[in-house]
Amino acid sequence: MNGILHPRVEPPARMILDCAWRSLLERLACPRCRAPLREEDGGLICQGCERPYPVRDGIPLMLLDPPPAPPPPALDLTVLILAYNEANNLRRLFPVLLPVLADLGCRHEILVVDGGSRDDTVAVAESSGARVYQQRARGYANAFREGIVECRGRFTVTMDADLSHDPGTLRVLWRERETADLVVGSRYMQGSRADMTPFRRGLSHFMNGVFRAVLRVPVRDLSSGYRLYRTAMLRSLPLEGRDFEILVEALVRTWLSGWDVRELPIYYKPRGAGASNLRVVSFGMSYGRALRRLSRIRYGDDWREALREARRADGMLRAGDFESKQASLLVLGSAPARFLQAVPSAVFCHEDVAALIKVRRQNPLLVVAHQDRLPFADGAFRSVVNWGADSPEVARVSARPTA
Ligand SMILES: Nc1nc2c(ncn2[C@@H]2O[C@H](COP(=O)(O)OP(=O)(O)OP(=O)(O)O)[C@@H](O)[C@H]2O)c(=O)[nH]1
Ligand SMILES: [Mg+2]
Repeated sequence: MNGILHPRVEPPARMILDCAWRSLLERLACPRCRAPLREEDGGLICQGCERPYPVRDGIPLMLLDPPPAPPPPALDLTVLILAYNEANNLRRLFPVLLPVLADLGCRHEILVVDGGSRDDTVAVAESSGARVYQQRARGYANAFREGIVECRGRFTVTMDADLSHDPGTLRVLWRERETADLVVGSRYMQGSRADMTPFRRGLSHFMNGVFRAVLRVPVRDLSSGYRLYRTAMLRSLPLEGRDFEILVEALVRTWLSGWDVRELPIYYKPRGAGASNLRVVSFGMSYGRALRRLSRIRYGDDWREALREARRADGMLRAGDFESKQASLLVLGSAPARFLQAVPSAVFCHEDVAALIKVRRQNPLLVVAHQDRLPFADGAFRSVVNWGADSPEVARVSARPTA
């Protein structure tokens, strides 16, 4: 699994004290076969059925099922191209792209999302056999959101229309499609090449540097538009972005939800014909706002404080807290914040990672799981406080009757 980024970069031990983590690990069990788990590459693996469970910032994600998938895809691959006044570039792109797609030997479609182009974008796309979708709401983010819904392939490759993305690289992305849920064509890793003006390069490096420092997602190129997604996964992301930053949001949400993200080097070229849609001032402002929004997604509402805490994580709690009686308490479901504050070393389990992120500062022992498939050993907890739905699982993991 060389190249899967998250486990090595964000080991859980960095976010919570070792003994807190051990105290949690001792109680965890595979929700499928109940066997104990072992740590490997910063994630967890079931010692019985070998099923892997990802860990994000010290939160094991123990959901068994992926989010509900849309109707079975009719095709293997959708190449999703957003285009605004790109006729001249599409004329040169399709003759290279079509033979590459034919070579892949899979059932595919090219979907062009047109942003109301005033040139021949639509005619060129249609004459090359692409399906054209006219976006309803304006802007890049809406084109992206609307386009995703239209994709019929099991995998979706996004690429720009302006010849910046070499269609030949599609072969590599396709070959690696099963190695991660999102494969990012990266401009900034060993083996990459990015031909940009010094200004664009500086801007892109600065933006990526700031976003990486704040969001702490282990990916070097956060804003690349050349990517391969598992379409069902992509559709499950609740994307809110308003501009180009929707690409960063898609990546952050993918990683935070426990999906695998991987980077592969690409050769990025300057756009072919036509004017850039980039406006530096509005770009900067939009990314400033986006950074605040993304920080909220990443760290919860109180994100400034949470970020400071994340940086001094080792000082968060006293080791003794986890030797005490409280460590043997399990809290399930949507417990009120005041209750959780009172039991900082209880294990708190919820099926929505966002509910856990909100309380992460005071409750570091967090697990994402469904209440009817609890990932704990029988009798693992001295007591259980249940704020969620009834489930026989609750009694199973408790050594005592439910509180
Ligand atoms: N459908 C649609 N496509 C858009 C919109 N804005 C940009 N695009 C397309 O999105 C892709 C990326 O946009 P670019 O303008 O190349 O952005 P960039 O690569 O950051 O900047 P330059 O290459 O310098 O222009 C291109 O294929 C554009 O045609 C839009 O509002 N709607
Ligand atoms: Mg471009």
